[in-house]
Amino acid sequence: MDGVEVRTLTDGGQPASDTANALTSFISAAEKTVEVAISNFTFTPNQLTIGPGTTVKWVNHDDIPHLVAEKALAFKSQALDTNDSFSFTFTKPGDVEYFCVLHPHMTGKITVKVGGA
Ligand SMILES: [Cu+2]
Repeated sequence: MDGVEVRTLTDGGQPASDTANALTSFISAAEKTVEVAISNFTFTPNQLTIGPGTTVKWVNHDDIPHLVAEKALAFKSQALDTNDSFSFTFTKPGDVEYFCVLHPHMTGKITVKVGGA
């Protein structure tokens, strides 16, 4: 758009629709999803800093099942077969440690922080 445009409500309600579009992009920015790959018995990245409201999606790229769970089982996935995924939305700031129930040596950590990426 070039310059400042003054619109009236008789031209199709464009200003209201611009506002709706701005709101939609604001909401989708707040609801972003970050992917954690499970491959070779490793979570990648295995340390992650995110903002509140971010969804983390674990995707199993191995050809054996994995099962993602929070250390104290605050959340727990089903057994994930190849290409299956599990998503969890983090709302509260703090550190979350998780592991694979089937292979407890597989661990990862998520830091939820206001202003986190
Ligand atoms: Cu596993």
